[in-house]
Amino acid sequence: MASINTTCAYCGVGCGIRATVTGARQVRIEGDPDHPANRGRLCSKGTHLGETVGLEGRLLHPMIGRRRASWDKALDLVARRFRDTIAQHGPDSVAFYVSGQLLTEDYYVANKLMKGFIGSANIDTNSRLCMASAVAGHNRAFGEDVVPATYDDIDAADLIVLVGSNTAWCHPIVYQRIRARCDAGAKLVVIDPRRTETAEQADLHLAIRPGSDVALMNGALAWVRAAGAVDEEFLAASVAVPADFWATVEEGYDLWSVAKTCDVAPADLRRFYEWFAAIPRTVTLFSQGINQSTAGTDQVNAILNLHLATGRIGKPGAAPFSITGQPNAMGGREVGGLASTLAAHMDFAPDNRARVQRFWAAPAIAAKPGLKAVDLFRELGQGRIKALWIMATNPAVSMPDAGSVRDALAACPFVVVSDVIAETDTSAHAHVRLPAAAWGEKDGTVTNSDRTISRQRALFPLPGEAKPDWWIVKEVGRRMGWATAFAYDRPAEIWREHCRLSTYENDGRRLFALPGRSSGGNADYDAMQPFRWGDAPFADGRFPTPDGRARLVPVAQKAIPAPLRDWPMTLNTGRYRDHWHTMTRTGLAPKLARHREEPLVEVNPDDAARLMLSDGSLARVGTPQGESLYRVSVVASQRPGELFVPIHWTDRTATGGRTGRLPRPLTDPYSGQPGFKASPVRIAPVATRWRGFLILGHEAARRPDCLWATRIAVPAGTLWELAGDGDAAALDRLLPAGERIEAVDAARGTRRVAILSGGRLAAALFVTETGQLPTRDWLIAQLSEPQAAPTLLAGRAPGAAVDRGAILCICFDLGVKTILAAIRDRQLADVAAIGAAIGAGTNCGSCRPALARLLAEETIHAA
Ligand SMILES: Nc1nc2c(c(=O)[nH]1)N[C@H]1C(S)=C(S)[C@@H](COP(=O)(O)OP(=O)(O)OC[C@H]3O[C@@H](n4cnc5c(=O)[nH]c(N)nc54)[C@H](O)[C@@H]3O)O[C@H]1N2
Ligand SMILES: Nc1nc2c(c(=O)[nH]1)N[C@H]1C(S)=C(S)[C@@H](COP(=O)(O)OP(=O)(O)OC[C@H]3O[C@@H](n4cnc5c(=O)[nH]c(N)nc54)[C@H](O)[C@@H]3O)O[C@H]1N2
Ligand code: SF4
Ligand SMILES: [Mo]
Repeated sequence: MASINTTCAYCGVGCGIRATVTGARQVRIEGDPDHPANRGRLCSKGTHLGETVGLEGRLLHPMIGRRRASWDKALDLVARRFRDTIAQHGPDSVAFYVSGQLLTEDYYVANKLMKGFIGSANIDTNSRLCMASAVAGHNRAFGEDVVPATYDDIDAADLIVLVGSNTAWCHPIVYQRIRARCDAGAKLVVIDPRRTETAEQADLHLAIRPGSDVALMNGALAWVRAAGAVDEEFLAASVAVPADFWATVEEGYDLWSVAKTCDVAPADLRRFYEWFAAIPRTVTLFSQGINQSTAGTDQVNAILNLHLATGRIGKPGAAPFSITGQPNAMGGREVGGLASTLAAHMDFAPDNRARVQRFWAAPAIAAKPGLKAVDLFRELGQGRIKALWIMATNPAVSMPDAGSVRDALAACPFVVVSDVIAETDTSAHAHVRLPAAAWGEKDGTVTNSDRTISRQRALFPLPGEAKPDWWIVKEVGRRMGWATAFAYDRPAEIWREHCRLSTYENDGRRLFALPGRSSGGNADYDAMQPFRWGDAPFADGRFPTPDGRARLVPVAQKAIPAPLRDWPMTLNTGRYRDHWHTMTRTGLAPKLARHREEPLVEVNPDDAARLMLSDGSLARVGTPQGESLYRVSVVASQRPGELFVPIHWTDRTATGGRTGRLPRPLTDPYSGQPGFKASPVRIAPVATRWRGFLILGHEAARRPDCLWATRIAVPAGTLWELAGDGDAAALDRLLPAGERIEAVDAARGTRRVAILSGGRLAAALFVTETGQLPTRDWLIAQLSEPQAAPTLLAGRAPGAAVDRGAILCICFDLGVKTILAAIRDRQLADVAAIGAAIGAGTNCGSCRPALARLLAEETIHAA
């Protein structure tokens, strides 16, 4: 069977995949050894992409309300409602909210329709929640949103600094590259309030107070200057330094003051500063711990200042490196998908507007930047936006103060949602749902963190009536009356137009340009190999500003507010290793579900003791915006006074873990990016009378109606973890019909029910008030047995119980207890030895940081 080269569906690392279709909706996934981003490697999510390409839960037909409709009817309705709304209330009364998970071609067409034809810039993207501060910071310092680093710089660096990035979990293949460089002698410094798996393996971890990054970086700049490591020659030739600039970093950023602001040991801080001053080949990678802050843009510029002042930019192994989250976050920036940019790295300056309008032969052109995401949803709630089209994002979950976003969606007269999944928390509010083609069904390009553009290629025919996003948008554009401008019949055509615009009247002032790419034919597009745009930006010391110089931007550390009386702690939010955002894809993969099965709130042991929160119990986490339940995880990796919760759970998958409801909708003044990482919060224990679990050999029709219910996919079915206060007998309604066996232990309040169908296990419900519950593994395996074992109600095979512990290596299905037993019995001394003995960590490698920790803990234990 021939394999097809494509790009991973997930993160901005942009790994190349070699996909071999092995059957109807079945595919074998391997890393593409020739792709420059990954050279054959894939992390846990990429490795298990094949588990997510089934059609479960897919939206396969256009829907108007709850009724299926033809494409013609649905598209005509969308075009008519947008046209009528614009006619009545003007172009700024409508909006699009799009996504870094669209392909460049989709994104280009949506941006063109809104900015050039509707004539409003009310198109914003979830990248506002993700990259906007980096964009604003780059624009301020360089004059253009250009990432001046590549992955090759990592291979050449002697000091690698990770700021606000849990790289081991969120950019695992970049992280493997970093590790390889560290094995060759480079030093790794991690700056993150949490002791993440990334931080555990660093030479130095600075667990700073949240929001103190400007102080840390300004302190570094002051130190570096005092140490004589400022590159005066580079500054003189290539950088504009405001007159008062140095005064702003001299005052108040001495080692002692900064250590106090950042709440770290002065000796640790000093070590970082000494390394930074001494090691010219430094790459500083940053991500959401920097961007997602109400001071995000200043934090970005604090990092850029440090690199510019030391001349560590435009040279191999020396660069600031904003690593992007979504697979096409960068492509979105290139087409101008943000409300604050126009197209092809142009802004709303009069000459740029005229140029883009000329190029598009557009009837209108947006006069000014449009509404940024948080403002957009606020105006939606206030009734000023009357028609909204959402594509490839789930704002009812992922926006800050998501409860208000839901209210706004519910109040909007006309909401269109294009998604691949039928039921999402957002599409629950849609008047029209449009079935989009998913990864593996669509063709187009994406740009990864290091400016490498790669093709995504279709592997399967379009299922049902699904259509690619570019097609859906151009059909609406056509039906709104702009047939010529939206006459595309394939992504290659859109790509060529995008390339032409990038070079159109571009005298070299816009670095973003794809010369020579617009002349290729369709066959060239089909055969496109990954390539990087922009050769070594800034290597010549020239920047895309009017005077050719970069800018040092004076930034000051903002006062960190004292804890509030009613909301005394600080809430940090982020990601798990094996889940992707709102889990519409990763939630389908049983293997990916195993690493973290429930939404946890991570609490420092001192706080837990003080607040009477025990490990494994439930807690209510609340902010002025809303509250949600989590399972408590007491961990020393969390600083006192701070909580961490994941962003992945939704109404579809749990009664708790609805993190989006908690953060404040406060944004950075320059970028409009919300500060997701530090909201005032409180936490309190929640007692329940019983707990239990439900295993179903099929999808549950609805979520169990109890206080705590979280769902994961398991092989051949679904597992719900449950806890509650009321009558557990009500859960019986979720059991299917069949032969029923039941055991009750009234003393412990324990009830165990199994339902058999044709001798197979169809469902099992185990509930207890005071007793123990068996581990779920064996019962789950019974779902796949043609004949269920007679010991079902014991919850284990006849004979001894095998408890593997929490699954750590998902590729080889190995639990903590199995791995620990191997370490002890076979005296395994390092991660490689574990791999050689039992395979753990030798496939995708995502669990290697966790294996290293297990080894370290075991060494301490043994000593
Ligand atoms: N597994 C997985 N990988 C993903 C994704 C996913 O959903 N799952 N999503 C992708 C996307 S879209 C994105 S944007 C990236 C995000 O990738 P990351 O930015 O690495 O991920 P986060 O977990 O959001 O946050 C990173 C870290 O910032 C730290 N932090 C919080 N506050 C501060 C602070 O004040 N200062 C500093 N220095 N650090 C702070 C947090 O403790 C956290 O560990 O991941 C991408 N990759
Ligand atoms: N509290 C908190 N909130 C956050 C963050 C945080 O760290 N903390 N991080 C923020 C960041 S960085 C990001 S990037 C966002 C992510 O948040 P979202 O963008 O809301 O999350 P996803 O689950 O990726 O949503 C993508 C949707 O698009 C659908 N989809 C997938 N492929 C396609 C396609 O090809 N076409 C169409 N039309 N639909 C498709 C999926 O089914 C899914 O419903 O969350 C943000 N929200
Ligand atoms: S690091 Fe993992 S999730 Fe990201 S692109 Fe590569 S394989 Fe996909
Ligand atoms: Mo993101």
